[in-house]
Amino acid sequence: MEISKDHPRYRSLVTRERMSELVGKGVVASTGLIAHGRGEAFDYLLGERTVPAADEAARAAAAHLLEARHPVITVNGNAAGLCADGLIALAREVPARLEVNLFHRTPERIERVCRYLEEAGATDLLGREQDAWLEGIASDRARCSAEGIGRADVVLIPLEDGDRAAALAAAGKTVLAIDINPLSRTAIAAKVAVVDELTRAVPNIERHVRELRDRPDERRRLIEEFSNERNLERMRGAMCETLHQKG
Ligand code: PTJ
Repeated sequence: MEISKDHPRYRSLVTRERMSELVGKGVVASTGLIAHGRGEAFDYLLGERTVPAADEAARAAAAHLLEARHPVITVNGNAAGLCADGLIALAREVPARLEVNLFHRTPERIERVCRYLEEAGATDLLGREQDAWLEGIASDRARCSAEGIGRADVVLIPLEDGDRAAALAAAGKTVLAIDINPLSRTAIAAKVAVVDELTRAVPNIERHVRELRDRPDERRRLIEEFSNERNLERMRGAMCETLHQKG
């Protein structure tokens, strides 16, 4: 479909088209479009911008990534479709391993998402071999890579489902989430939830990683002082404010 650059929602329309094409290619799950629509709706409530509390969460997440011994960034179909380049750049900057880990899991889709990321420049990807299990999940979704999520101490999970976020936390991992829904079980289960749109949050975290690389004292202070509960409350407040302003 031809989309005019003058359209006020040009970026959103182009993204929708791309996500829809990626459903056709088996990268994005068909229900991924529903998840994307929900994400767009929450982004309206943020005024489609990064608010200060979200930026503070992004900085705390960056501090955790730099302090980690084995940091892993998980990638699903939506995250790959929306932000492959950004996630690859962030993984290089930390450095962290990238692991493809899907909700709607089939060997074909795992391969397609892996290939999509490799075409975007990812190397050393994990996820094709899923030789470990997360406790507390009864389905196939418990599977993960022993070398990746299995041994990770810190896991960044963009757009994850609540059960797996809770299982990762129960396994003793520090869970950093990117989820624009501050009410989601994932955001609540996380140690740090960055309540922001994925394509803004990822480069933002990368910038904080660069800034904090040589500041270990500041990193530890950020980690100590961050309260996910308080930050989520501020994020809900920011959304309410937008609703009042527009009302
Ligand atoms: O590729 P798969 O098979 O692993 O499936 C991926 C999806 C996203 C379909 C799957 O993990 C899923 O169903 O997720 P949920 O439970 O719908 O959760 C996705 C969360 O991400 C929701 O809370 C959305 O509000 C949020 N979200 C959606 N789009 C964005 C977002 N958060 C930040 N940025 C977005 N662009």
